[in-house]
Amino acid sequence: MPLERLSGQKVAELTASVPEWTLGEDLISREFELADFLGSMAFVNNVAALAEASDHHPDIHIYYNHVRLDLSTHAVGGLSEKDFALAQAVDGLI
Ligand code: H2B
Repeated sequence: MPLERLSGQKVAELTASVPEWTLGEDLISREFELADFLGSMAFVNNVAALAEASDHHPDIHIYYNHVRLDLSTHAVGGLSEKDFALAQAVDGLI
């Protein structure tokens, strides 16, 4: 199935399925608290492996022991199924 930008209603449904994530302007975000900076780095390396496996890459913000991931699909200029699939996969790391 080709990648498509999701409708507002579909975005609302899928956002409800990843309750730790916050819906923003054409993106979903989640902030994680790790033990320390090295914990953040280990976590983002695991996220990187998931991102490479799915060819879908979050924006990653690292602030010492906090990591914020922003997910959107550049190719469609908004949110696609891939963002929610990756959000669920990332949730599985925690
Ligand atoms: N990641 C995200 N977040 N959005 C994209 O549109 C995207 C991506 N496209 N990772 C992929 C890679 C594309 O650039 C490559 C060529 O498949």
